[in-house]
Amino acid sequence: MRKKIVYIGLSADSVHHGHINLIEKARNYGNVIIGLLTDNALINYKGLPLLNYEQRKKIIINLKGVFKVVPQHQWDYSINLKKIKPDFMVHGDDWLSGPQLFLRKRAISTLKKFGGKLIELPYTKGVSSTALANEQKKLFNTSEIRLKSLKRLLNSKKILRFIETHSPISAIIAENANYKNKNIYRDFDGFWSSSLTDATSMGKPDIEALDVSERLSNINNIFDVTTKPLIMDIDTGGKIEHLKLNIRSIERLGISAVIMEDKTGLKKNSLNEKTSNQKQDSIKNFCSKIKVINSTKINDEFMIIARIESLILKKGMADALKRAKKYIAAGANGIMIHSKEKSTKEIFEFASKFRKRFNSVPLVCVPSTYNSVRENNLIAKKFNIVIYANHLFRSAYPAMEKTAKEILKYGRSKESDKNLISIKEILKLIPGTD
Ligand code: SPV
Ligand code: MG
Repeated sequence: MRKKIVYIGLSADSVHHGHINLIEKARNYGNVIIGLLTDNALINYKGLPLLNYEQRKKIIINLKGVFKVVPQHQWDYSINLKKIKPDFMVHGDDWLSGPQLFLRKRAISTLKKFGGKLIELPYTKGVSSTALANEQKKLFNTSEIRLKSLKRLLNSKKILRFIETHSPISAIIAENANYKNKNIYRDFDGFWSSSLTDATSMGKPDIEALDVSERLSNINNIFDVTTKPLIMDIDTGGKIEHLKLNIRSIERLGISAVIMEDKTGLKKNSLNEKTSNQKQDSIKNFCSKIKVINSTKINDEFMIIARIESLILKKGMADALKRAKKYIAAGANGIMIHSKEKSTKEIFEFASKFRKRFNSVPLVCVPSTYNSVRENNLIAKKFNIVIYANHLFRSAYPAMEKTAKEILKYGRSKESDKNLISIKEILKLIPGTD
């Protein structure tokens, strides 16, 4: 007689005795098949696991009582259940409430179709794999793991959401912010180090006046207290001779990608209304810069993203597309197309034409002016990264200014209390303060 099959779906980013308890009990019912959640399946509700699928598989396959490991490509168990038709599915009873409830319902109705049974075992108390995995992520927060995580994310998610962080505290906010609603889970995939907000927070203009070591010192402080990948805005990249030196420091710190814009001379911010004082670099010179970065970088995963300013500078679509082609041929690992229009018309036209030729080169956009576009529309146009390039700074500034003015107006601070984080909360914010 065929031995019965028992299915367990696991993420197994941090294996603990609770998993062993589950497998030990499950094997009493038959051969245990583990549906191991892929990076893809995990990313949309837990974030990127510390260990990749193959690493996690190596651990799980060697656990006593595991008969086989198969990939579970979705958070939803029902797809594998339909395929494998196990006699039993075993799950901890922790999904009787909360965000997994709808998965439970789906699993039950799928099992019913072929006579499978759901066995719910008491969840092992006092241990949480999510909490353990989060702690581990902080411990294994090496430059290399962080640097490489951008490529892993690009391979696992339709669109990555990056947000500007100009200080460690803004990065902590960006690292921890999330939105949950039924089966929707959203968080930020990483940070954008913006030349505009870095310069503005130092009270300086966005004209490449901050030197790279100053920018990197800020990023180093951000990295001290966070784990997510960072994309750095390196403006024009500066002088070719300096670029080579800077890329070494940038990569060593664990930055995952640089975005370099094809302007030359005194660089001004692209969102300025007047652009007549801004000049685009020659294709030849910009390609040499791309090549210098490529010959300097050590990790394959370190990305150089070429930023095209043709639409900003009114050079036309054909110029933008031509440059994309040339920059990719010179070794760019991705393209950022910039626009300061209110509508998505030109950016979408670029994306459609670009995708006809380059199916898999990552495409980045920065919807600061065309901000009514939704991420789903960007996915439909096959953008891979969306950068909210200045929003944390822009939200902090008016809040600070309002409080400063209110204190002056009332001659005391009581009226501002409603806008403030309480003293109790600020003392709790950073562990170790109270
Ligand atoms: C920045 O954030 O500094 C950028 C994007 O370069 S933009 O401000 O739109 O030019
Ligand atoms: Mg910039």
